[in-house]
Amino acid sequence: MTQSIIRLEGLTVFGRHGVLPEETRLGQKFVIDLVATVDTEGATRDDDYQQAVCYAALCDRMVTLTAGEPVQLIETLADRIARDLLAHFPTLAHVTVRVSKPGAPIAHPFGMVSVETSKARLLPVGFSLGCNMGDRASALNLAVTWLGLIPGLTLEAVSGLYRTAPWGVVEQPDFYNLCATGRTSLDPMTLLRHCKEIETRLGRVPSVRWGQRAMDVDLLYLGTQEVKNTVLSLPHPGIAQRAFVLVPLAEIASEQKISGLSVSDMLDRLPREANDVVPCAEDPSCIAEDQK
Ligand code: PH2
Ligand code: MG
Ligand code: MG
Repeated sequence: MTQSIIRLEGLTVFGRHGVLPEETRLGQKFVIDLVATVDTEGATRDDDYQQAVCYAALCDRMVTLTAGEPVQLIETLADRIARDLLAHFPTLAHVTVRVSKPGAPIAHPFGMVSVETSKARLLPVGFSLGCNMGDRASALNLAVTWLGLIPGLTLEAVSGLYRTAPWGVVEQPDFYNLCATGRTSLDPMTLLRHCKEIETRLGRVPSVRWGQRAMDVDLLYLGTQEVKNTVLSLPHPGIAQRAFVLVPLAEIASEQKISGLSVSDMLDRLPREANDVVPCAEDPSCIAEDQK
């Protein structure tokens, strides 16, 4: 992903915002500054205006809001502008809006008064968690708890627990798997760092690919973002082949599209083995097993 920053300074608009009745009646000058982080992958690749966020279009919306319906507080105006821009420009990831009021009713000489607000777009995010060592259910429980404590990430749904046949390297104990979904303002590499930290805290040590592990926390998707580097691929390239991901994910996010296909459609297309993924709720021996 390529991100760029659009910075706009000193957009000057006549408006009627303020607490005092004279401010609404007479109006005054407002000055807007904007810092907008934009996904410019397509725009820069193709040098294409249609895929870019036009800075003049950003100004048009900010002028309309500032010249429009009066509010009492410049905080409210800054908040409205930030929300409006994120809602209208899908490739905007983050905005900081500053509203200044050079003629504010302050009974002393002053240079400038302003309010600044920042807002990030929240993207849907999905995780797959699994392990096949130790007390698997308790480890997954802790991992989900810790995921839920990450600032900037709100978990919205956690699937049930499943006992799953080892996939990839079959000569190893059964895994327990689950999925979790939520919304986040965090970027992919920050999310990955948190996943790795949870794995390490739960005793994960370097091992062979697809081998036995104390905890695996995989990032499945982050909105429609595409990432490909040496440590992370998004969407996760293995989702469509893995029942141990698709079954728990379909339980909580069946309509979520990943690379254009919904989770439930992917699951329908996946050839299955008998008992490859069994809900622990239907198999009481599941939990008892690790606590013997
Ligand atoms: N994870 C793997 C490899 N194989 N098989 C199952 N059933 N569950 C997993 O979580 C799993 C796996 C690599 O991450
Ligand atoms: Mg994995
Ligand atoms: Mg992993």
